[in-house]
Amino acid sequence: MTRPSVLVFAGSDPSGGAGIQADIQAISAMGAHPLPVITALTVQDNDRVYQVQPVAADLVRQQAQVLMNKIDIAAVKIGIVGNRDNAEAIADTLRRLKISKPNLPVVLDPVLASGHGDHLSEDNPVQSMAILMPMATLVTPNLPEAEKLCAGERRLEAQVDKLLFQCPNVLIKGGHDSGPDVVNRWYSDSGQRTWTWPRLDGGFHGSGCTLASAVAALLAHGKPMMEAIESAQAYCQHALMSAYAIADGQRIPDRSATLENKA
Ligand code: PXL
Repeated sequence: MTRPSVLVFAGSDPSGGAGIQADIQAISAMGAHPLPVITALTVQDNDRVYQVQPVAADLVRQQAQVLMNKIDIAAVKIGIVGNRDNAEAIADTLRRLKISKPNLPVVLDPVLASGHGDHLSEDNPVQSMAILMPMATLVTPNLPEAEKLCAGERRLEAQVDKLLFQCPNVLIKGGHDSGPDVVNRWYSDSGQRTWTWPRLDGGFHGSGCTLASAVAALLAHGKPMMEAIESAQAYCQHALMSAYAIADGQRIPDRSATLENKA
């Protein structure tokens, strides 16, 4: 028995709700194997982030290099990178991986701040994401992130044009909008598609990480992009519906495996 491996670059969240802890759970639940390369340590609880300490860029580079020397990488998922040097180190790694695998799926979750707007990067995360965006297969901004990545552009169509110019697939997540439903919109050169999910009450810690990691795992299994995005949303919605509390504030998605979601 084998499992496809997903190389993950993300930050550690000691509350166990978001970041690389979420990625490990979601990728495992999808029947793939996570290779978690930590880019930054954070000090946080399930609501607020108090500190971010990026890992040295050379250490990020070496963690990935040792893995790729031995293990076949079927997909890559990127969350927070910590700072600009780490973005460069990850871009270097992706360039090397793409020499032997030009079609390697790379899912970039362009996290610019925590759900409460706390910093998750030492320097300007928009610049770090700009380094990585042209190397990604899919970018998954929420609405505030899409606006910031597009220099404050507020019109959705103009945002999509700008993002598609850099990356072939864009999934704009509607969680920050209002209304009874969350509308997620996928755009690609080959078409577009919209999914509508009932908006759930309360806040969640690590929903974006869950979704992006699940997509990466399904792409690692060889699923086509649209199918991967659709199944990952169904899995994420299920995890949010089963979320549990560990304290006041944001709840933790239950990412434990369910048979029907396994690839
Ligand atoms: O959900 C975005 C996110 C990503 N990565 C880390 C985080 C968070 C949100 O708090 O802490 C490490």
